[in-house]
Parts: sequence; structure tokens; C-alpha cells
Amino acid sequence: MNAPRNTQYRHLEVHKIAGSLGAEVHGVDLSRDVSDQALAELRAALLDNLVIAIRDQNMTPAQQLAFARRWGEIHLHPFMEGMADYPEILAIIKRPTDKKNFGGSWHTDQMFSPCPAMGTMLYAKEVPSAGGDTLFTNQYLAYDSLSDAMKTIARQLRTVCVGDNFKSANGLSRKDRYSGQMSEMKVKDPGNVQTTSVHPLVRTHPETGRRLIYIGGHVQHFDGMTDEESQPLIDFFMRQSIRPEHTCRVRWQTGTLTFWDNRCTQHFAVNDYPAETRIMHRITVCGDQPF
Ligand SMILES: O=C(O)CCC(=O)C(=O)O
Ligand SMILES: [Fe+2]
Repeated sequence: MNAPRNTQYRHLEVHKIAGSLGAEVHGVDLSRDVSDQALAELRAALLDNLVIAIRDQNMTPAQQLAFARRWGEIHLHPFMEGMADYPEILAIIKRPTDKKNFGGSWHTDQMFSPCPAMGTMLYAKEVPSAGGDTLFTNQYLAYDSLSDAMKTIARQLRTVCVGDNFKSANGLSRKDRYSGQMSEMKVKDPGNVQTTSVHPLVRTHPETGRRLIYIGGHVQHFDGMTDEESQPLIDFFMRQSIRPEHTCRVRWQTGTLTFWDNRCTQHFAVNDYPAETRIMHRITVCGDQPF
């Protein structure tokens, strides 16, 4: 490990993995009852680093669920079917025959919901011999690095976010996109769960109080503006978000549990392991209405 240990922690070892966001955590066993002190340090590590990769875990679905419940209520994905025994857990599976992967474009989870997920935890069950990393952005920096004039413009915009048939998927439904391409990912009908929402482009993080650019692949256009008017600005804010110096990259090992703060990051699952299997167990924790 090259990065120096962050000494503010007593119950965990925390090492940054990039300059702008992301840390590796060692020294905690999530399959046991995590102490309140260790949980408070995990929360501090998450708020400070936005993404924490907790290494060397060995947990059952029930243990992962118990850990997730310490953070809040579980958010159910309106479009994706959970595991038969654990509907709260989504198995993200890519087989050698699958051409596409789940989450293979820049986005933030469930931005189309009125109260999108606060955070997402992915637990690596099986990883390819190389590749299958996940990239993350720091959306605070996407805001902080704007000029004052652009910040003022950004603060007036609201995004219209859609969960299905969205523009970046060429209007194809999830069912049509996933069938045949992601053989083990089951799409369900959301019923009357709301899957279109309007959010402020500049969001204030409810715990840190910091402003950030809240944007991702579900954004269709700005409220009250045409597609043609919106797209150049959407492209600009996306480019600003994914500048290399605003990103980090998590390299998985079997047993890594990565937890990201979905309110202030975007992520991208890299599809670069065509002949191998990758299996993740995913749980999302409920969040608040963005303001
Ligand atoms: O598989 C991954 O690395 C991330 C997939 C994704 O977008 C998600 O779990 O929300
Ligand atoms: Fe995602």
C-alpha cells in the first residue's frame, strides 16, 4: 500500500486511491455486528472520500442486508428484479456470452426517482482476471471548478430525468435493450412507481452542506427548455464531471464491498472482459428528495 494511512480513524484503516475521491478500507469485518464507533467512522470515510472500497469481506446475502440496514431503509429498483430469496438484493451478472453490461455508461443511480438512492453498495462475488473496474466522479469538483458566472446559470436549471426509453439508449426500452444482451438480468414492470422526476441541477448535499452538479445519463433536458437548447449544456456539464482529475477507478477483488455516495458521484462500469464472468450483489439505501 503506497498511500499513507489516514490517522483520524481508530477502528479502520483508510487509504486514498486517487487525488480527488475514493479510498480503500481495511480492518473491518462486515459479516459481524459492526460497532457503532466503526459505523460512524465508515460514514465519515464515505462523506470524506465519496467512494469506499472495503476489502477482504466474506458475507452471506443476509449479512450484507443486515449491514445495509444500518444505513437506512432499502431502496428497491423499480425496473430490476431482485434475487428470489432476497428481493432487496440485485444480482448483477455478466456472462462470457453477454455483450452488454449493467451500468456501462455515466450515471447516478435512480436519478429518475423523486427520492433517489442515498448510496449503493456492491459486493464482488466473482470478478474477471483483469478488467471489470468501476469508474467514479466527484460531482462537488464538477461544481467547484465552474466560473462564478456559470455557477449562477447552473443554479437556475432543473433536470427532467427519465427511467426508461431514455435518449442515451436511443429510446429503446430496458426490456428491449437487456433481452439477449444481459442474459441473467431480469427487467420488471415498475407498475405505478414514479420513474420520471425533476431535480435541481445544483444540489446541496444533505450531510456535508456542499453544492454539487447532480447529473447523469437519465437526464433528458432542462425543465422548460427544448432538447436542442438543453443538449449543449448537458454535454458541457457531463464533460466537466468526467474530467480525468475528477475521477477515480476501483479495481475489484472477490470480497470487495464498494459503497458510494450516490448523491455526489457518477459511476461507469467498464465493459472490457468479454470472455469472463463478473457477479456482484447490489443493495441501494434510500435517500432524500434533492434540494
Ligand atoms: O457493476 C458495476 O460496477 C456498477 C453497476 C451499476 O451501475 C450499479 O450497480 O448501479
Ligand atoms: Fe449504477
